[in-house]
Amino acid sequence: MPVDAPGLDDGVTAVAHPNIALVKYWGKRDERLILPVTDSLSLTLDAFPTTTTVRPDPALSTDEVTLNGIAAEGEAHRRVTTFLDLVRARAGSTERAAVTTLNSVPTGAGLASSASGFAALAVASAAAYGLRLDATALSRLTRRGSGSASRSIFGGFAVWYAGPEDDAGDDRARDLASYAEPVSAELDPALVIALLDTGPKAVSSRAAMKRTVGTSPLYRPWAESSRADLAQMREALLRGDLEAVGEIAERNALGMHATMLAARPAVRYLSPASLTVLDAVLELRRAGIPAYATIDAGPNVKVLCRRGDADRVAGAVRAAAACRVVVTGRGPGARLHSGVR
Ligand code: 2P0
Repeated sequence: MPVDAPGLDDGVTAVAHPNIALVKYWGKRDERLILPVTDSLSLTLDAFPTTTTVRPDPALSTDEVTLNGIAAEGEAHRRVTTFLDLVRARAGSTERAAVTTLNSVPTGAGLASSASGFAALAVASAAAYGLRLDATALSRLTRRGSGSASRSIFGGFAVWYAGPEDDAGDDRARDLASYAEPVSAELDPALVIALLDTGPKAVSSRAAMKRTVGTSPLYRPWAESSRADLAQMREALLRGDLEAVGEIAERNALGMHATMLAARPAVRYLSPASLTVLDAVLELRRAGIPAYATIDAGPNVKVLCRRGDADRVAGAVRAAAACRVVVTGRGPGARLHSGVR
């Protein structure tokens, strides 16, 4: 081993990228196991990586979690500890850990920070505690931290299976049936991200999806239509049909926001600036540029287009909304960075 190679004393480091769903995950049927109501499908990005180091330490009496140099407290700390408890239980360890995370994406702004965050945490902690898991098992484990994170284990396009909705079986069988895997695609698009507001959202996506499932009369129809969207999306990806991929992604996302707007009380992540960008996207299409919008649990709009059109799309979005714009594309799956056992 070279003298400057990081040893296990320095912990295990992993890197993961966020993913943006083209067919959304919105709603759980089991909160504890994080089993979704519907399958979802996403593109892992080549921007905004999260780098996380996990260092088990017998001297610690509690997990020490640092996020961008600041000690995590409350819910953020609890979610990390709950996840590490799962890893420790499987590894037969009681050792607490120091966890250091550098997130290059704004946290809690609907920019998939929990996806890259929990994917990096899962890969680093599984290795740090000596669990040997294949990618499928890793995606299942990651799901328990944050549902969408299960998809960030894989690069490019990935599908996350909900498992059978009428599953009355034991927890182990239900857990096994919900995992992510790569999706074949003849498409390498750009995703232009309009950073309209990078502050944390008022309602967490976890709370918002729970309220939507529980109270929105539009939820079931959307979930039903999402099944057809997913099947058609897979075919469109295989054909490399950007227009079809974009149309399905846009309708699925706007439908998801409709379910939230109909929740009681309403959950509204869309802002006036979001609508301005939606208008700019329509204008681009009228001008013959295939560009399609998707929006997550926040006001920021992501625009799917051909790589060759990305600069023009970025310019149009910037001019319309006077915002920072980042051009992204397909990125890699979560991976170990150093300190591999
Ligand atoms: C998605 N989102 O498919 C959807 C679209 C936001 C809108 O997954 O409760 O942070 O940790 O499983 O994964 C955000 O929800 O929720 C999300 P939990 P998560 O990307």
